[in-house]
Amino acid sequence: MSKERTLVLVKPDGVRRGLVGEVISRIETKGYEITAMRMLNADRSILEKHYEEHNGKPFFEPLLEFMSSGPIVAMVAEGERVIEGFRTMAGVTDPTVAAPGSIRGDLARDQGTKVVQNIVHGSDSVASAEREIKIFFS
Ligand code: IDP
Ligand code: MG
Repeated sequence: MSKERTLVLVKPDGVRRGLVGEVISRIETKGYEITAMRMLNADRSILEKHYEEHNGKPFFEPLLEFMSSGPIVAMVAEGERVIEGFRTMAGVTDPTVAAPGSIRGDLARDQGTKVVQNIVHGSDSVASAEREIKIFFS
């Protein structure tokens, strides 16, 4: 069975720009099922856990600052190969080169900030997805 769950976050730039509905719509139109959702102001401790793999990198502090700069929307999406599927829908990390048609390619661009603002987060593996879902939905 290849049915999976992934954690999707609409980051503060996406919420500020009113793109929550657009992201939800793309996930649902693709055919994945959203099985949990909440809006929150993420504090430092939750973000440190979520982004622990990036601790120590030059963009870590700007990333935490950006991610706590406004509300975010966390959701769980389910479906066969949804982890890979949502990463494809999101596009690559850098919105300047993310493919047109992807969320980052269509909706984001370089804002000249220390951290890349790119609308969404999506888990990158089964292990990350299970770990990250526990952080936001425990
Ligand atoms: P991903 O979100 O595409 O999985 P990651 O490498 O996990 O990318 O990085 C997490 C987030 O940190 C990115 O989405 C982006 O917001 C930011 N980021 C990643 N790499 C850089 C960088 O080299 N400079 C600035 N910000 C970065
Ligand atoms: Mg990542």
